[in-house]
Amino acid sequence: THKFWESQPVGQFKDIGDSSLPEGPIESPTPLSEVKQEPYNLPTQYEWTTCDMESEETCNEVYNLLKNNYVEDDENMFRFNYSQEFLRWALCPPGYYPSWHIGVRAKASQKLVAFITGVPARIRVRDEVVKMVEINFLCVHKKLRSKRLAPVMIKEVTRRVHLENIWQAAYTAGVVLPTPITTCQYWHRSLNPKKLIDVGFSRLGARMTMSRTIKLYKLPDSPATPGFRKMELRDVPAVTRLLRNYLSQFVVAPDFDENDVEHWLLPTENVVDSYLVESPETHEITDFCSFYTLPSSILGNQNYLTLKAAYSYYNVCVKTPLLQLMNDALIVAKQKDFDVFNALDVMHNESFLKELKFGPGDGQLHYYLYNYRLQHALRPSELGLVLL
Ligand code: NHW
Ligand code: EN5
Repeated sequence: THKFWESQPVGQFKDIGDSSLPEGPIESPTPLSEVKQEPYNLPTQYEWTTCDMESEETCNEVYNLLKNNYVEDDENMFRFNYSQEFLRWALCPPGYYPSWHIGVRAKASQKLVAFITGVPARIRVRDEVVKMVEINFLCVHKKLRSKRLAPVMIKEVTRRVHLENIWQAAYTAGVVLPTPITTCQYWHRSLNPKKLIDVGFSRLGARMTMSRTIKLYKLPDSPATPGFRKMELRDVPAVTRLLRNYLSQFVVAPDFDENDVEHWLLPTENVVDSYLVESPETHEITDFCSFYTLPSSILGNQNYLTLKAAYSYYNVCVKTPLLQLMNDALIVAKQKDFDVFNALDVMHNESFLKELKFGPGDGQLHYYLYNYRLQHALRPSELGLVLL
């Protein structure tokens, strides 16, 4: 049933529960001289291209491929619409490899028809920090689906990652593959309930009117926590300490240093927002929250083209209750005109979802590791990793 995935070094369904298999890498690294030097073969009409995301023109081609062909919900009502600034941020972190931004073009027209990317990351699994690649933005044009192009693209990115002496990967997907390290639930907090209902993202609850629904989701005009402010460059050392300490409790989490925090968490307009609490007395940084901006196209609605969604990213609290911190995050997201605030049930998120009026979505997100076996699947609350 999974001809391709059964051939790969990933946990297999048949091995679930087999306690004779050890935790850790499935295959050992091979000498770099034994890594295939030439790209994998594509069907003859197509050719590989490396997509320079710093080039405005190439970035725009990638943007359009994804805008028209990337992930949709199960009823094809919404499609992710990652912005160009977001793609540049997601794909050009410290130490990134341009050769891991892989496109496929039709030879005749030079049209970009498929894409897959990797970015380097240090990911800790229990007490071991492993150099990995995070794979994302796998996309095949709608007209070229089910031709087994995806396995060739996955093999090609794997080859290019191996050439850099990296042998493990982390990725997420909405589909079940062999085999998830955990399965997370999406939760949604309405900020603009009227629009969400009008576009079919949510429904009017039983015995609810529109005006009662609007009242239910109303939020204060400004955050409640004294010392709550936007993160700045000078906060990078303190935020790094706070975040490293917090993430150390999860079984799988990124190993962020100051450069990573500057890239992934310093606010970037329309891409990532980060707030922190600076104690008015001691000026210590005690709490932190962040979310990224990922709009979705609304497919076939007369009145609205896009849904503006914020996605919970990394949140840490030492002093402020998480419930209060996240309520402040909802308030600033509402002020910034987001329609909905989304979160997964990872880390300690379960503790605020219901109380802050998030409801479970119809989508799940499965997390995977490549060439790294875990003895048992994790609970979502044991996971400290958010991929974009
Ligand atoms: S998940 C988002 C993936 N993208 C989309 O859903 C966009 C819309 N869909 C498409 O573009 C985030 C196509 O349907 C895609 C499949 C391209 C998804 N992951 O070409 P065929 C990511 O980007 C398997 C992995 O005929 P297609 C993470 C499928 O199970 N595998 O299908 C990406 C089957 O294999 P099987 C997936 O529909 C992680 C084979 O592909 C998959 O035309 C990548 C069929 O291929 C998915 N999302 O194209 C893995 N969807 O064994 C990274 C389907 O079952 C691994 N398949 O026969 C690590 C690599 C690096 C290692 C480094 C050491
Ligand atoms: C990883 N980088 O299914 C990318 N989204 O619930 C790949 N549903 O938005 C991962 N179907 O439940 C892809 N509204 C996996 C996600 C793919 C996209 C997806 C789901 C997540 C989603 C919405 C809209 C459903 C439209 C019909 C949904 C209900 C909201 C409601 C608000 C009020 C309180 C109850 C819930």
